[in-house]
Amino acid sequence: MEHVTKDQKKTKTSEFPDPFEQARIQKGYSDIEDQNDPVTMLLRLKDVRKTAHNWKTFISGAKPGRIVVPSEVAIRDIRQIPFEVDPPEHTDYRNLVEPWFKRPLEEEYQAKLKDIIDELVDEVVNKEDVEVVADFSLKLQSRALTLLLNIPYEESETWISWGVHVFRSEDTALDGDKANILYDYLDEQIDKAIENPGNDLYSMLLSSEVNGQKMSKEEVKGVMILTFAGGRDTVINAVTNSISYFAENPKALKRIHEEPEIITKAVEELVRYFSPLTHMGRVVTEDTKVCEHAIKNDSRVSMCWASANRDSAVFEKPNEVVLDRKINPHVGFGFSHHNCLGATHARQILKVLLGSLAEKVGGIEIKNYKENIEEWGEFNRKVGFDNITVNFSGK
Ligand code: EMZ
Repeated sequence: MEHVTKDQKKTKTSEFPDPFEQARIQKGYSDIEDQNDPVTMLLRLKDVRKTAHNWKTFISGAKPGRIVVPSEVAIRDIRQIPFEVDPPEHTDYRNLVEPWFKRPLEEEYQAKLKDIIDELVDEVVNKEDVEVVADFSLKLQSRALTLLLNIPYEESETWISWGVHVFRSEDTALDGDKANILYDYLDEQIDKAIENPGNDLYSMLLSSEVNGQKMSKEEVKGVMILTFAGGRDTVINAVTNSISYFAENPKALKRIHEEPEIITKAVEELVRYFSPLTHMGRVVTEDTKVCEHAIKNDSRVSMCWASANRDSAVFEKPNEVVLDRKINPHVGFGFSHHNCLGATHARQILKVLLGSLAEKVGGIEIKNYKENIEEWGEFNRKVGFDNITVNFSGK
């Protein structure tokens, strides 16, 4: 019988292997099945960038839900904005929401975010057996989201009660009933903001015009669904995975404490390494070719950020976390005009989190965990954890 001791274990808990390497080098793409609407995954950084850039041949404004993999066509018909819109309309929407989503750069916002994160870290330090996903990352993501929406902190209790996924439950990739909870909630909040406008994101959108037209309720809902869904499991995975990394690399946390000036680089590197969103799709508008591979009009491709971020043609030591990596043109937040709208908020969350952990936490011990493995055709990709229980010790 094979006996595996802890030291002999092949991969560490915080290690995220790259399942795409061979296919990326040999072919550059892989065809996968998805609800009878197949997808060609593009695996090389160069192709991923070119595809993201070429919005005329690779569109986002297809049937709502079709550019997401797995497709959400079966569970929603509302267009997410600006995510599922192409230029030139995309530019108008993006210009409208961009300043709001840049608010995390303001000092006051950052101070509030630091209070939220410090409080949560204080809560878990020296507490026995903390399940990080539910008791730390989900709370952090939900509480921080109240700042992005500029609404009262207490509202986060409702979102925490929904659990990690908005469109998914533990066993189903797509869960229509669960999505309806979010849609009904948003209808209610939009109606409330119409009756009682305030300084929140709903009210800002409702009072805005795009191209001389007042934003409709449907459009506002489209922006809000994106705000809720797009930054949920991605942020939760980034936070959880970072904690697993610092548990197994205590020197890294010590280094961040001693050299806080590397935090910005460390955040980019963790996003590159973990790539919280595996890929994002586009729909093709003409017969074309990628990697010498014919792609038919009206079929789907995806830009695999996770694979591109390990491309050895671009990154030295791609499978290592190099905390102060100097040149890091990763695509963890996507690329080109559709790059992640929530990236400023997400980066700020990770920066504050790293600072707070470095200041308050002496060590993290992993007790047990269950990995979250996604299956994409020939690939199995670890994207995070369904749960991971740790003990945080104080300083
Ligand atoms: C969509 C997507 C956006 C999608 C940047 O990603 O995130 C997914 O989690 C959602 O399911 O609807 O918002």
